[in-house]
Amino acid sequence: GPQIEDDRTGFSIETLRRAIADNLYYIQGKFPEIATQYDYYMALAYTVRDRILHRWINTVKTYREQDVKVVCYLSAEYLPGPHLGNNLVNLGIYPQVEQAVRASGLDLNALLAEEEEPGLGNGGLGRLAACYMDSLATLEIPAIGYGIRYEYGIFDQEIRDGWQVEITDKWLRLGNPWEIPRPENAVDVKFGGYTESYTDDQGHYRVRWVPHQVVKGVPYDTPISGYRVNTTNTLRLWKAEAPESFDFQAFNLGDYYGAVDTKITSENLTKVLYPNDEPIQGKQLRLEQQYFFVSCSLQNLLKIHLLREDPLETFADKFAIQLNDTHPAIGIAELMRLLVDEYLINWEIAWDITQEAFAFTNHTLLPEALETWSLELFGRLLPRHLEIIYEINQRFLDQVRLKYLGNTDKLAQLSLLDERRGKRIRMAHLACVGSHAINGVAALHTELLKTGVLRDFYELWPEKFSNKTNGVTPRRWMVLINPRLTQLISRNIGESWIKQLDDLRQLAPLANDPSFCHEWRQVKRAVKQDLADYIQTTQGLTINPDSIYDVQAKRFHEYKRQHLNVLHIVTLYNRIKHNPEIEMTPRTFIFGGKAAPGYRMAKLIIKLITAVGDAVNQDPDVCDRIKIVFMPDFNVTNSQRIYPAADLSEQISTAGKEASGTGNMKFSMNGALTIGTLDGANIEIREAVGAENFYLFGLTAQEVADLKASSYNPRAYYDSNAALREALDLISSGYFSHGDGSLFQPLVEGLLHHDPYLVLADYQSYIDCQDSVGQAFQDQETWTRTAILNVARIGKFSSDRAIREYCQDIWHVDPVHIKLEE
Ligand code: DL6
Repeated sequence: GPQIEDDRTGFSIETLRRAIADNLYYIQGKFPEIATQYDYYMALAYTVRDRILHRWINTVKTYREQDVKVVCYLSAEYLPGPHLGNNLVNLGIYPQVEQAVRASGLDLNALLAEEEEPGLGNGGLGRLAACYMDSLATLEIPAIGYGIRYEYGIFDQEIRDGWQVEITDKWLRLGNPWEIPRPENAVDVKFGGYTESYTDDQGHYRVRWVPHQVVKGVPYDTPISGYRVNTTNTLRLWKAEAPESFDFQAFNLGDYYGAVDTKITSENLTKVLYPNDEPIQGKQLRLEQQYFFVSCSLQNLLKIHLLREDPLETFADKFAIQLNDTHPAIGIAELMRLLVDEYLINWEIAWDITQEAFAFTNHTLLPEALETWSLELFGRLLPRHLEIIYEINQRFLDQVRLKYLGNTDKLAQLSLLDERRGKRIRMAHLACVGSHAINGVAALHTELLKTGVLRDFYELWPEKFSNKTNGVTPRRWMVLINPRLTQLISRNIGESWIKQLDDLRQLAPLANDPSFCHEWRQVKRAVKQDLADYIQTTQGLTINPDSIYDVQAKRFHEYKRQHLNVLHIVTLYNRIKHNPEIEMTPRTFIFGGKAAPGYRMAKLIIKLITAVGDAVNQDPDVCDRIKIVFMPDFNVTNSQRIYPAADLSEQISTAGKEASGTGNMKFSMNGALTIGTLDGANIEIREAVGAENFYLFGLTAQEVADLKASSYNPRAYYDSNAALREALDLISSGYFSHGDGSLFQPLVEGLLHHDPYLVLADYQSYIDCQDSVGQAFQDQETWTRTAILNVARIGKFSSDRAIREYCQDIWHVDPVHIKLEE
């Protein structure tokens, strides 16, 4: 009847309150006297999920009926963050739910805090995938995100004695209300074994792959809602299980323990995320994960295509497949295998379909992060794919030979096989050859790809290359996390900016309106107080909300140069020690970020930050002019407290190393000013907000390259710069390590003798720039005006803009409007 229907779909406060009570009883099996906050969180999550499911089902139905072209985003990582708050924003029921929860005697913030986020990624790349899923749904673009349902995501970080300690992320332990398993859509994935040829009925030569092992992939679907639209797309993550079939019985007859072993080995496949942000280490399990999720996803796409009764030849008219870095690049060989071996399509047609379907995004310039696989490992795991890659390479190199007659260097440079380092398969080359489009993630990054790692491909196929500067979703990164700022903005210019971020331009004239500036300052102050309260409660540390919040929050990496930031702090500290009365704008240095568990230098930099903090924070001479806070366990949830409160955003990578950066965009959207190098998207942010509203320092990418080519000598900077020398000497002296002069030696020695990221070369420029930041902050009126102009001009960095560009230039997909069937 209408009553039941309304409880599952209605938006009124009373209906929502009733639905929560109902779910507490019938889903959680609890009554109020014994219900925990988590029970209430679950009851609310299911209440919201019902409303989402209604839209999801209508979306799936519409896509089926209308035979639309679908974007398939293949990514080994996703960092969606907590779903509940975001879904409330997107559905437009945040205020109603707040009230319904209060009417139940509860607090919405407390319930939101119960959600455990899916940490299924390392950093920027995984979070970008999540922002893109949000924008795809909001722009009403049919899309599926495919990935891996890691049982353990990125580790939780604790700080013990100043060091990072990694704790297993058991995110599924209390259940996950946002996913629906679809065991009926499970597929089999083969591994190992050998290939053999045969002749089919028509006398055609065919190849058959006889695997050593089969693993079952079970999809778990999570709905991804769009902002104020009905479109609700699917994030489909695959879990590995042991297959029931594959003669499990026969093989293990009487061998009960062997059978259980098989089950365990299979399930190991999707057990844990590799916690390395950039460098890769050629582990077999990693290749297994990549092939597993890609094979599951492509089999799934082919099944959908054939269910629609479309001929295989039109596959690329119905699906645009995006490779999020090279992690899913094996998909090119897998689609060829499926089409040629399983669907018996001839090679040339299969290759046309494949090239037309795939496109490739590169996310890194660090040479050590480019994926290669040894032929030995690859052939053992994927014998058929090795043959297919040989065939692709042979045909490709024939083409190259025609263009570059007699140029054997070109052949070696372009080949999918690296013959030098013990024969390895270059996944980026496979991705380039098998895709019709290749892009970098910021203007500089794309240019450096064209002149650097991918220059030979650019020379061969310039038309395949384009830039797609990254973006982030303003729904999560403004509306959800900064309601005060959102209300201030919307009260003045309306709400259109939430979907059309360029509309923030209407704020520009208000930068000259004293009362608006005053309100802006009040908002910032309140948000900074919130963070101070949180730090007080969680760490017992008092920080001053009137100090500059100077924030560097991102993965720990030498190229991101958190140690340059530390050198600035130690320099300020030395100034105070030399002259205790010195005038200084008070600063709170806030750090957050994880280091890869095996990255010793990154972990030592974390220890250095906490050690300097221990000394400085309690030094009476400092008189609270400097405070250092390390926020443990930087993840989406915790980051949401940090971005809104920042005054200064540290984007200080060595020029030419950070592909784009996306944190830089989140800080700016929340009114922080940037101190940064001409690297990644910083360059475009500076262009957008105006050079006069951006704190620029450091060498350019070209200068970095030139300096490195001319035998850079970091020691010379140390010798000629007294402040730098004093800072480094204080660190080596053992002052921050209870007299242990050896603790930070690897760091200091590394800087003095190698300094691959030019920390010493950029030191003075950074210090000078920071001094002008300190000065500028004294003039709060001008600072606020600058912050407002930053926000007014940041529209370009919405992921909606990025997704529109992908849709037009690469995917050729159109929006599909979803109506709700009543
Ligand atoms: O494109 C998203 C993000 C960029 O913003 C960062 O600059 C870049 O470092 C990151 N790249 C990776 C590399 N992973 N791999 N391979 O995470 O991508």
